[in-house]
Amino acid sequence: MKANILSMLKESQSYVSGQEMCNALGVSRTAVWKVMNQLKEEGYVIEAVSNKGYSLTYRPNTITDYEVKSTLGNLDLIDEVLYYETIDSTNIVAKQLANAGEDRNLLLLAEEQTAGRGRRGRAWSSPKGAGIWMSLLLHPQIAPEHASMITLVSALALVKGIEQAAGIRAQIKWPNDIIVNGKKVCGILTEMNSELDYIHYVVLGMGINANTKEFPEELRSIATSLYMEGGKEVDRAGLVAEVMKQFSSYYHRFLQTEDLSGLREEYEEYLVHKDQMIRIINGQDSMEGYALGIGEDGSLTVRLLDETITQIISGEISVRGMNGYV
Ligand code: BTX
Repeated sequence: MKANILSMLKESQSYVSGQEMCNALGVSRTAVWKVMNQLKEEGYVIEAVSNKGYSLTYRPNTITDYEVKSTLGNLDLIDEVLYYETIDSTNIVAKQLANAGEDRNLLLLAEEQTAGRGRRGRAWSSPKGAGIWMSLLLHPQIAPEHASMITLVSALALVKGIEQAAGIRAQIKWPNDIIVNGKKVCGILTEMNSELDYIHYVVLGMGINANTKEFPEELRSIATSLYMEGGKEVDRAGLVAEVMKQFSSYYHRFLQTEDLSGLREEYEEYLVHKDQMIRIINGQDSMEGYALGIGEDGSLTVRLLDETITQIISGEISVRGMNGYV
């Protein structure tokens, strides 16, 4: 009900009468009044004028479930939005819910993660209040070997969402980083539970440094935020909603073919290393080549120095530009 009331307030150009809300939602005046008071306590500024009704004049920059739902509206892809003020990791909780039988698609959001995770057990810094730490629990009916492409689908949704909502042009460092000006603004961690030929679920974790003002010393040279790059605070719920809308549309296209044939061209426009020399690091070995683009299977196409063309499969290697991280 909170999300519905917020939606009505946001959509209205002027005042919404209490009676209008009661009728639309089938609840009592007292119920509406209680929600108004809760919202005010949470930092929303709502003007109440007798005979006119309520008007929303300020909303805090939060990513609560009702704030996100009221911004997102109805999106077929997501059945429910869950919010946690503090949590170990949205990926961990999404997996726990799925293992306990959750078969809906969920969006989990956290204000703070105490054990945010990157790939291969690395840590993801997820402090309170400034970032967007979220996971999508999905149940795609596709071949398990195609699931890693969901990371690339989400990378495209993230750069598009960031462009639309924050006006910042980000790029994709294949396969799972989003960068601005050579530094990481966002990371993606996709996990899967499957049998050989059947996916139980996929958890798509996305961490966006939205309004982060400062990073710990060890991350300063590689991390940045949308605030640092754009010079102004980003509306976090607006960004979540935009990324989800973009993801829903690209994901739908991906599911039709189970490959990236419909997305490749757009993806390559954002690929940071396209037409550049890169170093491909695989354990102790490293080789150099020229990044040509991506394959329909999500691999990176590289022309090596001896002119042979090779497909690099995501997850096995680390790609660097010739000078450091990017
Ligand atoms: P990754 O393994 O590619 O990147 C992890 C590395 O990135 C770290 O070792 C560190 O060097 C650097 N790093 C750590 N924190 C940050 C940060 N906030 N900004 C920039 N660089 C950082 C990337 O893994 C995948 C990250 C996914 C995070 C989301 S948040 C929601 C969900 N829940 C969860 O626990 N993880 C995902």
